[in-house]
Amino acid sequence: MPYFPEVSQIQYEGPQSKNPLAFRWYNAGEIVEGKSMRDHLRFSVVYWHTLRGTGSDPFGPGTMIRPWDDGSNSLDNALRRVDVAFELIEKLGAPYYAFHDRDVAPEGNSLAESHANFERIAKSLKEHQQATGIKLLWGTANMFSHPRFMHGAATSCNIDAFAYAAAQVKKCLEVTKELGGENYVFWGGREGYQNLYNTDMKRELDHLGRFFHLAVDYAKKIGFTGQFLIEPKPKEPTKHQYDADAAACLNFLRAYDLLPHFKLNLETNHATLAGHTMMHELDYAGHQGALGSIDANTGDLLLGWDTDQFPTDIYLTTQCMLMILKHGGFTSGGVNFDAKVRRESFEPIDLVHAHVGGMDTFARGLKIAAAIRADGLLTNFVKTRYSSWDSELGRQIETGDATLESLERYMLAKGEIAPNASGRQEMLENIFNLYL
Ligand code: XUL
Ligand code: CO
Repeated sequence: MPYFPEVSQIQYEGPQSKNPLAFRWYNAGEIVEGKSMRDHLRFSVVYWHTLRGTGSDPFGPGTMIRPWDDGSNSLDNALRRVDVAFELIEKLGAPYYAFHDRDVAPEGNSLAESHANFERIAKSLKEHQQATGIKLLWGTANMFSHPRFMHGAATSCNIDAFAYAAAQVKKCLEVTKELGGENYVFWGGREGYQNLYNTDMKRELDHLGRFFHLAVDYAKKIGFTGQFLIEPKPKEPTKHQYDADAAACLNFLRAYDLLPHFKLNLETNHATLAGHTMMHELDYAGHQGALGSIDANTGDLLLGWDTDQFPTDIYLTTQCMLMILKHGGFTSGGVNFDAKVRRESFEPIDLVHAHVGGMDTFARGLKIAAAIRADGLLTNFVKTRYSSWDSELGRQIETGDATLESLERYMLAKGEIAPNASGRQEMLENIFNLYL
């Protein structure tokens, strides 16, 4: 019996279609810049919001009607949810999904029971993957919801919390490997602090570095070859999270000798919470060779927290795709909808509308970005803007051959700098609009 009876396989119908349950832009097999849209975008559905979101907020309980969910913590309920998940993902035509250990399987009364529950559900996930061809983009361990992690996990003042988290990551790595997961994510929800009066920051960061090394070592031991990713976020739930933004993460990874093992999973609403655009975060990670994957969503300009809305803004998705294409596209990563429907959108069909819209908005952004790149107006402008560096002097400075003395000699001879050229921001913003 289908859980979304009113939905059949979502089809591409083209830009003229008014059918809300069809794609206007996402045409999986269509080739853009030499690669299919399916392979460029690598869409992924998240288990936590989509299968486990209830619509609760700090002011009231859940609102979502989910006829398949009996509200219990039972394995039967969790197994039924796997059927629901795969029906939805298959109807959407998304090739991937992602989960936390505790989204898919109930937490038991002991670590041993939680491990057993997780293994039981993983067996069903594997069967469903084999039956549908849907693949696991990434797994991650939830080390932030349970009260035992109130002070953090790897950065807790309580050594047992560190050990518990280590045990959870060990199991989650095993399951992610078993399911062919292409990445493994760490999002440090409580790896930060509320107040420095009670915090040994140096010791916490040292422990976080150790923790990641333990994971890297164990992955090597069991032959897990997926890409490790850190997901930056500056705050919420803590006042300050150590993985605040791309630059902070990369500095941490470099300081603790972890750079060869990690890339970043960048999330739009996390970028904006950090006071950056998503374009900035993508470019920063990209030029360091660390653009791994994205959590696709959007915040709300008028709200200062992580609202995790589905992306519907073509400016945003075009900017994302411009940066992703600039840095060579995804290898192990994808466009993972870490997004949730609003509390008022309480019916199962709202999940379908949300994903169809998000996928279409990204597909359209991909096509617009490819058109902008094909004409080359923006890249040519940037190239010309920096052309004074394409000189013998530029070569000397960029390769380290110049010295303060040589530059002083050059400037004494020249007297004044060559005239500046306009940044032409307004013209470039207008050019961008030509392609929308
Ligand atoms: C929280 C968030 C997480 C991570 C996975 O803001 O984005 O759901 O994506 O732990
Ligand atoms: Co996320």
